[in-house]
Amino acid sequence: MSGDPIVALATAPGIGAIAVFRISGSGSFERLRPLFPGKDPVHQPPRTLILRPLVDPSTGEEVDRVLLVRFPAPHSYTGEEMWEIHTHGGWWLTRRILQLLLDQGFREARPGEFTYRAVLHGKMDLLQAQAVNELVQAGSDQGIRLAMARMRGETSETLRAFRERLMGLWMEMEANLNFPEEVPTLDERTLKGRLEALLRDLSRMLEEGEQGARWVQGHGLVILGPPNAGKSTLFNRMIGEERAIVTPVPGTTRDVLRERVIWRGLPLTLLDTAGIRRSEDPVEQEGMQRARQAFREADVVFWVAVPQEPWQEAWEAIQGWERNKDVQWVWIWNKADLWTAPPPTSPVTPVVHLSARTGQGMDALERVLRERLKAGAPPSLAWSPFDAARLRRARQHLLEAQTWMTQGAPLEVAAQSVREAVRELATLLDLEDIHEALLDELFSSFCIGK
Ligand SMILES: Nc1nc2c(ncn2[C@@H]2O[C@H](COP(=O)(O)OP(=O)(O)OP(=O)(O)O)[C@@H](O)[C@H]2O)c(=O)[nH]1
Ligand SMILES: [Mg+2]
Repeated sequence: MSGDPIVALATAPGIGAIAVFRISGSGSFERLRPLFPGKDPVHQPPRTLILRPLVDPSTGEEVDRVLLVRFPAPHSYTGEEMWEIHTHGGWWLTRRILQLLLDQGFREARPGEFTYRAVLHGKMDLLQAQAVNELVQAGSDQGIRLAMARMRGETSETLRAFRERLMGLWMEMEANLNFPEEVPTLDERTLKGRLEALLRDLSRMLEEGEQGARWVQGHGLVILGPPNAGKSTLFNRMIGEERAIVTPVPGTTRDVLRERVIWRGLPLTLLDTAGIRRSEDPVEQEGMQRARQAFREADVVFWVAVPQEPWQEAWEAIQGWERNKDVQWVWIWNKADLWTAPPPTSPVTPVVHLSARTGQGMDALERVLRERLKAGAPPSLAWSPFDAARLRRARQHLLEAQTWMTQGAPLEVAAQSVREAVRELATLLDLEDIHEALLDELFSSFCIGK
């Protein structure tokens, strides 16, 4: 079941020392043959770089001198017959070579199509396939580590072991239903106890992986506070450039500014927001509306205020705002370089004394942030939104099963819910349980050539 022959430029487009084209599918070598006259490429040793002239078959002109590699099926990334052509990295040259390949009957690959085929041929499961994408998107060491663990199949193993236990429970329930005389009937209490333990483990796994996902995508850190407190000054200092406008005029920032940064080794998505106060100005009101939206994304909030200036009204205003339930607060008393007296008590802790202007207190801020993020040991699992959605649905089914059992419904109803949960997990691990629409959704976020 080999796919039609596809080609893609696997390296980033533009000018570079070399460019790599990737080819996969049955009948590839027949299509390559006209570009490589002389020794038939199919006879070259596998997985070995061979220097060869690449010619335009319509003119016989040598277009480039390239390195050609052959990966015979099934020992290739996709499991199909594959080739790589390493050309010089000219922007026009690569277009010309791509065109020559298309003229030979190759089709340009869709985003993620090579990895898609690897999944189809059982080279990897969906968890590993996503790791390929995460690895190239990773913006931190932790992100790389988590993606690699997934790629090696460690996450799949964890999930597979869990699914086996779930299957065990389901089979026990079915046996009870179908052959009640033959199997020693498990009493309801035992079944319930096992279901409860599975639910607990699934929740823990889900939580750990969602925590891990923040290490891949960056922790959402939102800077909030009254106007003129120095929020944008802090934002600029943390991203290392004068991105946000800073002025002594209260109400300077109106839009939400968003930057992905690695700040002192911590992957963050940093958001600067409009200062919060009562205002009749529609532009400022819109700014605060946006701050409110940003607040919902916060894993951590830096609340920036100045001891001698009013902050109570702003603080009260945000109390009714919708938030992530686990949001962590850090209270920052800013402009420490101007203080003449120690600051008052703050409504939340921990507190950091800072001068965003001079940088005094930034080390303390880092310490507090690390402690808030429990940054000592990043989790060993990271779910993508795709995985997390499936795991959450599986949990929902198990909760249903639990409810049925508690209400004393017939065992087969609960067994059905457990079966549904097993099916949700299967999507991530087994090919036969994946349907095409799901694959399309997942792979559309990949880049071409992967
Ligand atoms: N002395 C001193 N001035 C500061 C400090 N941080 C910020 N400022 C000054 O305070 C003023 C306001 O700073 P911004 O960073 O624009 O404050 P903001 O909270 O973003 O203000 P809005 O966007 O209007 O809500 C500017 O003049 C800054 O230079 C600080 O630590 N010490
Ligand atoms: Mg500002």
